[in-house]
Amino acid sequence: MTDRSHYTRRRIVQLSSAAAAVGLAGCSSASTSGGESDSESTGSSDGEDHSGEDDGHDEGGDEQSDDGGHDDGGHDDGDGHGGVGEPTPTAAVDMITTDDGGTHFAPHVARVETGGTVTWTLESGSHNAAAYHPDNDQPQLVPDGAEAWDSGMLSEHGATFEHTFETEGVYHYYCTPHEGVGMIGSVIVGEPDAHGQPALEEPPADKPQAVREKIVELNEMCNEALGHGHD
Ligand SMILES: [Cu+2]
Repeated sequence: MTDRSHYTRRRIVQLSSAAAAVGLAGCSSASTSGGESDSESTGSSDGEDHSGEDDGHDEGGDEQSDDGGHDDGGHDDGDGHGGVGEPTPTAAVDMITTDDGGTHFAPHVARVETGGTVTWTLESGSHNAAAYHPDNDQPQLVPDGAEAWDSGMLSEHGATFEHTFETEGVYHYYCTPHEGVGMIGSVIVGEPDAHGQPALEEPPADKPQAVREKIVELNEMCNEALGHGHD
């Protein structure tokens, strides 16, 4: 038990240090932190061993190799982690349950132009795609003024849902039954400034650890796509 709680606590330390690093990496947004970017260790507090934790990118690497674990044959899961690319008029996202029960959106980060449309297609399992939006009883992880969406549950192979994005910015969304196991994805619309995107802030404190970790991972991918977050 002691070991276990130590483990949990250590994950929390890692997560907040990763989040802090993401926040610090070139992003002196609005307030604070600007002056302290050289002393990241202040952010990670209380003397646990965080050698190698202070850059936050190691974390991302970990999560990604985890994901590689449920690569299913026919599907090019590599897309899920590849470069996000430039905005295009349309983008396609598959909703997948793998043979070993893993679930995900592929690619994890889709990108369209402002006014562009994303189409979700059910490949396997039963899933939905819903915005982190107050209208869905969720914290706001979409741009200010953006519309909410919820596809409703799709359970027939090949079923699709589309949403047109009129507001530029970064959006996170989730699958209701699988959010807790990290079935969360992102849509980047247009060429937003990473500063001031609610989605890219530290993940909501009241979300379970697995959800927070996934959001941190997505934020790194989004920041990278926006040329923001790596030196
Ligand atoms: Cu799902």
